[in-house]
Amino acid sequence: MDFTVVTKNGLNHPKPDIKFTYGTAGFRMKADLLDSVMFRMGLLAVLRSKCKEGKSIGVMVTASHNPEPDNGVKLVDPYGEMLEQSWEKHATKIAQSSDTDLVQCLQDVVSEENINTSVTANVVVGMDTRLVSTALLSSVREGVESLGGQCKDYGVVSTPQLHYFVTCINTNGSYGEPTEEGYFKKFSNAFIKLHNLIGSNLTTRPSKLDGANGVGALKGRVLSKYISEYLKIDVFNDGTNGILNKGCGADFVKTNQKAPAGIEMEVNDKCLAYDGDADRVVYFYKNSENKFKLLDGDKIATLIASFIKEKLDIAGIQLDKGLGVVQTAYANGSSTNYLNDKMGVPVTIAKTGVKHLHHKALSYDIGVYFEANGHGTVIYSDNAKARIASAAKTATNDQKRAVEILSAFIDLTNETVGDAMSDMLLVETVLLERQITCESWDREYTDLPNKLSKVAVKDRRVIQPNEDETRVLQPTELQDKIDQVVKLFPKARSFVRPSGTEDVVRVYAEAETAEATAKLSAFVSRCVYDICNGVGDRPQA
Ligand code: G16
Repeated sequence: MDFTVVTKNGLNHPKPDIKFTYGTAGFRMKADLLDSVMFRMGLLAVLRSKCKEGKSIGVMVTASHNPEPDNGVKLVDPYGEMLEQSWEKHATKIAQSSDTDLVQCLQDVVSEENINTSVTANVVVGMDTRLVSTALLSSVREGVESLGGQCKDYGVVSTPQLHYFVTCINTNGSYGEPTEEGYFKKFSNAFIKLHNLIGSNLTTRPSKLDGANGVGALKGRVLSKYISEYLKIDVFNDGTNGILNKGCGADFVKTNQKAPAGIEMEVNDKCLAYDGDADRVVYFYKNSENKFKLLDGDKIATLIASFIKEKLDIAGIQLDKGLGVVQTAYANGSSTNYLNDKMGVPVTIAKTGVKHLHHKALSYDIGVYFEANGHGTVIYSDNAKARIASAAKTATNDQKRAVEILSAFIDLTNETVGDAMSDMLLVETVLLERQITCESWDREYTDLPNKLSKVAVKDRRVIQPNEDETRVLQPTELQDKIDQVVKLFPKARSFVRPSGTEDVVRVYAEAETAEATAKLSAFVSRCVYDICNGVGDRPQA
C-alpha cells in the first residue's frame, strides 16, 4: 500500500497538541481543533472499508446537539451501525498519533486487522449545517483520496439519512434507494400506507416542529411535502434567524424541561423538537393548566412498545425472544416500572450511547431502544419479520389488519439508527390510530420529578463509572456521598458520569417530589464540584 500521498497531504493537516479520544459518538470538540482528526478519519474509513471487502463506510461531520462552534465526526459501519467498538481504539490511536508516526500507525492497523490492501475502498460522506462543516468535510475527503479510496459526497444530510444511504448501498438497494428521494419515498410511502390501513378518514392535529435551526428543519420541510395530505407539519427554528441548538432543539427541551424559543404553543398543541443532526426527537405540549409537559424518549418507547405489543397480541404472534425495551440509567423510574409491571414488557439497561442500546436490543426479537433524550429506534429480528409475514397468510379477518399494520410499521422504522423523522412518523401513527392528544398519551404513567445538570470540572476523566454507569467506582468518596444523600428522600435515585460528547460531568437526580429532586440534584452537583476539582461557579444550594 502506498502511503506517500498520505505523508505529503498530511502536511496540510498537522495535529495540534490535544489528546483526542473517541467518545460516546465519535470525536467532538471545538471545530478549529478538529482538522487533523477529519483527515485521519478519512484514512481510517478507507482501511475499514478495505477490511469489509470494499463495503461502503459512512463518515458524518456533525456535532449534533453541541453548540454551533463545536464539531465532530461519526463513523458508520456497513449495515448502518455505529463503528464497531473494537475499532474505536484504532480511531483513537490514529487521531492521537504524532504527524511523524501517522503512517506507521496506519500500517499497524493494516497488519493487526489483516487487511487486504488491494481491495478498492468506498466511503460515503455527509455533513450538518454548521458553517465550518464544509471545510472539515473536505479534509475527510482528502484523507479518503490520499489512500486511494472512492468518495461519494451527499453534502448536507441528517445523520440518519447517511446511515440509511450506507445501508442501501451495501444491500444493493434492498433496504431502499441510496438517494434523498429514495429516503423520503420509503418512509413517506410506509406512513401513507399505514394511514390508509388505520383509516383514511382519521386525522390528527398539525404538528409544530422545532428544527433546532439545523438540518432537521430543512429535511423535515421536505418530508412534510411528501405527506402533506396526511399530516401537516409547521416548521419553526429553521435556521433563517436563530443559531443552531441555541435555546432550542431536542437537547435544550429535554435538559431544561421547557419550550424552545421560537414556537408559539397553545394549550394541547402537538409540538416536537429534533436535535442538531436530526437523530433525536422529543415531543412536548402545554396542558390544560397551562404547564409545559415533556414527552421524552421514555414516553416514546412506551408508546411504541405498547402499540407493537397490542398488535402482536391481536395477531396471536408469539416470538421466541419476545418484545423488549432497552433504556439507560437516565430512564425515568416510572417508565421502567410501567413497562415491567403494567405492560409486562422486559427492560434491559445499557450504558449511555445508542451503540450500546442497539447491541442489547439485538437480544430480543423486537427490541425497542430509546435513550431518555429521544435517541432511539426499533429493531426487528429476521425471525420476527418472518413470523409476521407468515401470519399474514393464516390470519383471520380480525387478525389481518393487525398483521398488515405491523408489517407497514416495520417499513416505517429506520432500523439502522435512531432517526428523528422516522421516529416522528411512528409516534404520529400511534396517535392517529388511538385518536389521542399529547395529554392523553402522557397519562399512561406519571414521570417522577427529575433533573439533569452539568458540572464543569478540571478533568472529567477522574470519574470512572461502573459498566452500566449507574455507580461511580472512582473516586469512592463521591459514590459514598451519593449513597448517603439518596437515602434521605423517598423514591430517590441519582448518578453521575462523564459526558462523552461535552467537556462536563452529567448529574441525574429523581425523587418523589420536585423539591426533593432539586435538593438532591444540587447536593450531588456540589459533591462533584468539590471532589473532582470543579471549575467556574460552585453549583447553588
Ligand atoms: C450522542 C449519542 C447518544 C448520547 C448523547 C449524549 O448523541 O449518540 O447516544 O446519549 O451523545 O452522550 P453523553 O452523555 O456521553 O454526552 P448526539 O445526538 O449528540 O450525537
